[in-house]
Amino acid sequence: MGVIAAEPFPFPFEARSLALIVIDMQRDFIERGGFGESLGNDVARLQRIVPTTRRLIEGFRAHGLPIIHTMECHRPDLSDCPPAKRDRGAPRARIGDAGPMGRILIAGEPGAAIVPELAPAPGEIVIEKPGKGAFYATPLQETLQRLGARALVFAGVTTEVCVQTTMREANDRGYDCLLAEDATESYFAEFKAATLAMIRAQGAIVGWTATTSHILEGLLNG
Ligand code: TIU
Repeated sequence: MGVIAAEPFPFPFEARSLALIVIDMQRDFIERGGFGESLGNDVARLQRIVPTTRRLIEGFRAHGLPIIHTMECHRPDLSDCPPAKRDRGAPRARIGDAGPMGRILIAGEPGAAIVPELAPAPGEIVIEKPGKGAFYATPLQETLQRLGARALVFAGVTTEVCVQTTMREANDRGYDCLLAEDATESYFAEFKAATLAMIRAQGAIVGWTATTSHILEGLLNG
């Protein structure tokens, strides 16, 4: 049994049942001209976590532990994009519209790809998801069961939207969930801080948080 120094108390795990889930580190959220910027956000905030997320991924690779990458994206005919999602608000460009990185948030377009620094290695699992949570309308649950995963480390963007939604879904399904504090980011500093606090409040009601360094140290001793 390994342990990772975490908040609100140490995170116990068995190495053979630990997996990393990297949420939506796509160009559409992290680079200019994509979905994130179309919503009025400053994407530079998100670019800062790319090196830390890479360290975390490389640590899991070095230990031969499973890595799952998710991508928020839709079919070209938008049949899996509810009109309520596409029509909401007044973005500069909507899901499916043409942009500088191709059609916004559409599977197979350049903007929907994971940023090159974090590109999935051969054999790593990639899950395309139409929602904010990674369990809705995806094979994630069966994938985790097949891997024998019981404890999940989370990274990615954005902290309070797709990462938190997926952690809550995983927590309700019985997984122990740990969020890498410095490998997740929000367009809103205060939302990230609030999310970290609410996840670990009430005795880890949703899960734990820890730094990437502590997670990697824990893996060495696991
Ligand atoms: N807008 C925002 O903060 N996030 C999303 O739309 N998707 C994800 O978080 N991946």
